[in-house]
Amino acid sequence: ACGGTGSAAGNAGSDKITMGFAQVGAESGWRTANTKSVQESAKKAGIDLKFSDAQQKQENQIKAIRSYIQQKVDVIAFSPVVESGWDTVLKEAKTAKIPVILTDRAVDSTDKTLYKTFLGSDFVEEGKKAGTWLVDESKSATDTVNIVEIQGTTGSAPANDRKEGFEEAIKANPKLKIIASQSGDFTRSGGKQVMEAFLKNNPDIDVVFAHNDDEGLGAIEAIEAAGKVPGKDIKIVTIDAVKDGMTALSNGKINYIVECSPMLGDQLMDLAKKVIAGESVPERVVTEETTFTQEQAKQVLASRPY
Ligand code: GYE
Repeated sequence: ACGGTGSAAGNAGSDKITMGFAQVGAESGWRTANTKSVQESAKKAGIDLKFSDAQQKQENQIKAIRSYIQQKVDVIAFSPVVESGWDTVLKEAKTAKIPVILTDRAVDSTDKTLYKTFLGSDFVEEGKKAGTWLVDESKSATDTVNIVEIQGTTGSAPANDRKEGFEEAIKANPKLKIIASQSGDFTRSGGKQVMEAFLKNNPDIDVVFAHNDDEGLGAIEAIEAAGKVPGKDIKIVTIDAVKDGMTALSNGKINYIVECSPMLGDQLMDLAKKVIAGESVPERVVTEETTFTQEQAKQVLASRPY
C-alpha cells in the first residue's frame, strides 16, 4: 500500500501508489497529448497507473470509477466528460476513503469535500482571450461581423466556460454577432459537419470560433470544399495549440490560437503523492497558458512538444 495516512485502500505488500485514471476519450489531439503526459509522468513518478478511456460517455466513466473503488486503488483521478451528475459516484469513493483528484475538467457538485483538488485550465479565461482578439481584429469593421461558434462537447466544462468567456469579451463591440452555435463534440469530423451546415444556411460568415483546434481543422476542410479560403474569406480562432492547429496557424488557415496545456501529468502525480501522504494541497491549481498569432506560431512550431 501507499503507507501514507489519508487512505485506507491500497495493494497489500506493495509500496507503489496505485492510481486509477478515468480519461474522457481520444476525441482530439489535445486528449492524445494529455493521455501521453499522464502515462509518462506516472512511469517517471513510480506510480502504478490503471487507465481507462470512456469514449466521451459519462456512464463509461462512472463504471471505470466504480471499478477503481472495487480494486481499492490509492487515488482516483479523472477528467469529467460533463459537469453534472457526479455526486453519487464521488460519494462512493469518499465512503471507501479513496481520494479523488479532478484533472482538466470540473464538476458542478456543491459539496467540495467530494474531491481533494482540481488541476486544469481556466476555460472562461481562454474564451475571453479568443473574444478579446476578435474585438481587436474587428476594431475598424463598419458592418456587422457574423460569427459562427462550434462548441465543444455539450455539457462539458470547457464548452460551457469557453462560450461564456467569449460572449463576455465580444460584448465590447456590438457589431460582433454570433449568428449560429452548435456542438462539434471536440472532434475534427464534428467540426467539419457543423461547418458544412453553417455554410449552407448562412451565406455571409465572417468568423469561426471553434472551441478546440480539431473542430477548427474540420471547419477548414468544409470551408475549402465550399470554395472559400480559410483564414482570409472566413477567419478562424480556436483553442488548444496542438501541433496540427499550430501548423494551420503558421500556414495562414487559422488566424489565432489560445493555448490550453494538456501537459498535466507531472503536476497530477505530484498532487497525488501529497494527497496520499496527507499533506494539504491547494483546492485549485490553474495551468499557465499563452496565445499565438500566425507569426508567433511560425517561430515556435518546430519546438512544440505535442
Ligand atoms: O480543449 C479539447 C479536448 O478538456 C481542455 O478537451 C479539454 C478539452 C480540449 O477534447 O481539445
